[in-house]
Amino acid sequence: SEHKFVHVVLLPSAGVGHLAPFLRLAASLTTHGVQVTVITPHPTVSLAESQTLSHFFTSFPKITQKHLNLLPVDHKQSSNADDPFFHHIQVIRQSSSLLLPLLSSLSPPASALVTDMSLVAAVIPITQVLNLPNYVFFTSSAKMLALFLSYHTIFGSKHTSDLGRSEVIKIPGLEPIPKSWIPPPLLQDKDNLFKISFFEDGKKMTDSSGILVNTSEGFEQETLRKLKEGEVVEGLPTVLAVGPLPPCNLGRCVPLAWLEGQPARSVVYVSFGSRMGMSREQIREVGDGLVRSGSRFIWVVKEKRVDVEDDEDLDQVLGDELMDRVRMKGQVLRWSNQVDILSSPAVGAFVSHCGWNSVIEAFWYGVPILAWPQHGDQKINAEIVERIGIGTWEKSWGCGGELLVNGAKIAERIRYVMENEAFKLQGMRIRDEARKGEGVCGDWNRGLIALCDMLKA
Ligand code: BUP
Repeated sequence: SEHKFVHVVLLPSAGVGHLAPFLRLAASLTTHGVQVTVITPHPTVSLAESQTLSHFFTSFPKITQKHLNLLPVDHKQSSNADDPFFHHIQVIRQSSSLLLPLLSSLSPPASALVTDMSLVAAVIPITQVLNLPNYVFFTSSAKMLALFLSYHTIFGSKHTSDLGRSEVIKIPGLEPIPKSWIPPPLLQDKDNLFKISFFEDGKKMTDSSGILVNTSEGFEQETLRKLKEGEVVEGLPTVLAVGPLPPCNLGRCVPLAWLEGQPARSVVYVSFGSRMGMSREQIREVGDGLVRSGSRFIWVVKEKRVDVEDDEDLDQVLGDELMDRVRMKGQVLRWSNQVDILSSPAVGAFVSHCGWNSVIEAFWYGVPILAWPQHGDQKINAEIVERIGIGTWEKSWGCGGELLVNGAKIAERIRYVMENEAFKLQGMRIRDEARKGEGVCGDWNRGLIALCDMLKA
């Protein structure tokens, strides 16, 4: 069976945070002799996604791209109108019937489909019609996966009020989690796609052929063990930790000769991800904090959810006075090549929202993190960062509005992380641990090998 031909089809959903790990999985699978097709929902929400896609398929000419041309669904009619990414996931779900002709027309025929966690309930029935093995790739942490899988058992009904005044959420088999770390949409009575997906897709996971997660035993041993031993949810298919997937460069080169000229570990990199904007007041405090910290820095500034809407001049966003101070010490960008930056020896710390891809990338390059989680899975991920000892999370910091964090506090925490020897040492240890799976044939990550064995069986 070693040489059996396998053709795996990947189907990501909306947002770079979901797309990037799928493309990395695609790249890793090809190095294992697997033929890969990526079905890309078309159009995409952000420019970041479309540019990443065109760069990727140019760099990996052996990987085939197929468009899933989405059905027109009126944005304003959508119950997710306030979040273009959720709206888009909804449209992909509603367009899933188009997958049937697409998948059956593939030549050579598909051996398996790997889909995003937000598409499970829509896609599994189609793979069942086609008798096609279906895997789910969970693009966040194993801890978050545990919440996703057990959400429907914890909440029982679609009404969350039953949780009463309890201050913690108990995922079976795991330590209780403070309620404030749970993504707020999951605690609301009002239906929203995030919650519906946790409910429907999370429940449907048991019908998949296997669950892949971009983490490793080294990062989340205990949670993975509980998942695999069926303590979180009974009757799960195989759970495979296929991470950390090497963060192959996703392109959109942003030239940064400036960075190469800086002393080792002297630069702070700051980014809050591709999904959410930050209020202008908070952005200005971050700028003030960076200048006060005394470090050099590269800072990705984002005010709107979707990059194409972020069209205002940065001088306008920061104000001339702050912009002048900022320019003396740092670089302000609208988008970075994050992997290039984190891989530079000049970078000494990462102020991060703790989107899981950012966390995995920081682990891969051993960069200490000042965690400032804002939404979604980010607090659960931030706790993993803190526990693993590569950074710190200031839990009192909120996400804008009345919980504005001032520049002086930000500067103090940046200095703390930049000067922390323990984070630096642990960073190097984690970097080595992360790369154990890399390298010469046969010495690859065990989860990925197990996946290839399953596919070839
Ligand atoms: Br912003 C930004 N450059 O300027 P996360 C992001 N990225 O390369 P998110 C850049 O996008 P969700 C930039 O390296 C990472 O691979 C970054 O994913 C890259 O957070 C990806 O970190 C962002 O998971 O998505 O975007 O908030 O929360 O949905 O995972």
